[in-house]
Amino acid sequence: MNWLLEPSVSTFGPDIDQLYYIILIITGIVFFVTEGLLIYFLVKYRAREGRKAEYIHGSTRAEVIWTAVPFVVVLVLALMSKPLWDQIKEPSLFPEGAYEIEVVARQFEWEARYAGANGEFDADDSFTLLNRVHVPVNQPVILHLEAEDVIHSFFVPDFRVKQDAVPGRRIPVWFEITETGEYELGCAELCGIGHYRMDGLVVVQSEEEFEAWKQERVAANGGQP
Ligand SMILES: [Cu+2]
Repeated sequence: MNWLLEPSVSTFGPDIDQLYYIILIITGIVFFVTEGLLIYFLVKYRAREGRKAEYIHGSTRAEVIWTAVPFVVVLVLALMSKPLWDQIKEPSLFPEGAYEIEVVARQFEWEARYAGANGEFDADDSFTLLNRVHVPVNQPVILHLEAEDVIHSFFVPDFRVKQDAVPGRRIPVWFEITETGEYELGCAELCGIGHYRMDGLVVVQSEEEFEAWKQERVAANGGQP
């Protein structure tokens, strides 16, 4: 079922979409039933010649039911989401051996920082990129998100990844992408006058392509692609 959302390309994307559709179906049913009843009663009890308004107190039983049912539904949804949330957001559960990149958000651009061979981000062979993040396919990747000025939000819809970048914090985000290609990256937090142009691309490459690209960048001593 993907007539609403573009198919996801991350390992946890299908699980997120499944939850999304379950919630959409439940809220959709509730929406049509309540709006339908509203219209039905509006017509049924419309003002008519000779009909008088009547005082009723209400029904305790009905109130208990329409409070308890949503409570149980929301509770079940929360319990269903919890393991997925932990898998995606809990740093202690992140996959081992991930490739790590620093991503710094500032008004109004994204800077990706790649570590040198020694794993340090300030090594001679480390380099940075503007508004582009290259990552390898089929391999877990951790981005360390930082912000230099205000709150931004790293959002790649095709990955089903969205995370705020907050000044003073270094927030890890992980994903594993299953298809090579170029995916749109946007800032999902209104961050100032240039917010609309704070976009970029995430380029997902095969491992060989990614390694070759890195060598190229190191040889060019950073710079833009
Ligand atoms: Cu922004």
